[in-house]
Amino acid sequence: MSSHPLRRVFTRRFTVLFAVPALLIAGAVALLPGTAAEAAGTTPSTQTAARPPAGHHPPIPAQGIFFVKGKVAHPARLTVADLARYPQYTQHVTFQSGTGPQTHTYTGAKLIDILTAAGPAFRADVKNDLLRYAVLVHASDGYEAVLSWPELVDGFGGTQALLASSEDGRSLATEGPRLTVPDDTKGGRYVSGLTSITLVRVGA
Ligand SMILES: Nc1nc2c(c(=O)[nH]1)N[C@H]1C(S)=C(S)[C@@H](COP(=O)(O)O)O[C@H]1N2
Ligand SMILES: [Mo]
Repeated sequence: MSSHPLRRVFTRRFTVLFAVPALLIAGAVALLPGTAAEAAGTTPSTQTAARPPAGHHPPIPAQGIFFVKGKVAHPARLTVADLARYPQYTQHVTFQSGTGPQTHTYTGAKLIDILTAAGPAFRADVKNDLLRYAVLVHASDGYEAVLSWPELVDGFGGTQALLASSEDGRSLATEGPRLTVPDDTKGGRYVSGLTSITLVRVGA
């Protein structure tokens, strides 16, 4: 397998002049953050997903449907109209928001009544098991807030939190119910466009 001397020279020149620089450039490109790999579409998903715009007023696809789930005997799919089957309460409330204080009138059902009807699965073998639960409220824009269960119970927090079916006389049938937390001075837990309430056992 002897090759012609000229071919050996040519081969060596080719290696030095083209192959070596090409390898160096390729190596440098590969080390650059997010260029070649990104172009090839092989970047692991370090990019953050598109965020919803600031503020909320969620674009509601769900037509006021929401779920009652978690540690309950009877998980349910309800609509805003179903809230009328529970005792009705009206509240005049004020809360602080990014746009200043707001005052509204809400009508709806008590959050604790809806969860009680779903049958909280409190354990009988644990002293005051109810003190170990929380309610996670989820909205269509991904916004969430929790209330503790005892926060809702007379003699503990006793907060008269509602799932409101109307705000200032305007029906929330399309947008979905709004949580009220009348003892809160900040508006953060007035979750609008609510899509689920989940009873969670937080305790050990
Ligand atoms: N679904 C949902 N509800 C929400 C929010 C949100 O971002 N998404 N923001 C909360 C905050 S921080 C405040 S102060 C009030 C503002 O009420 P408004 O949207 O009626 O002005 O809504 C609360 N409810
Ligand atoms: Mo807020």
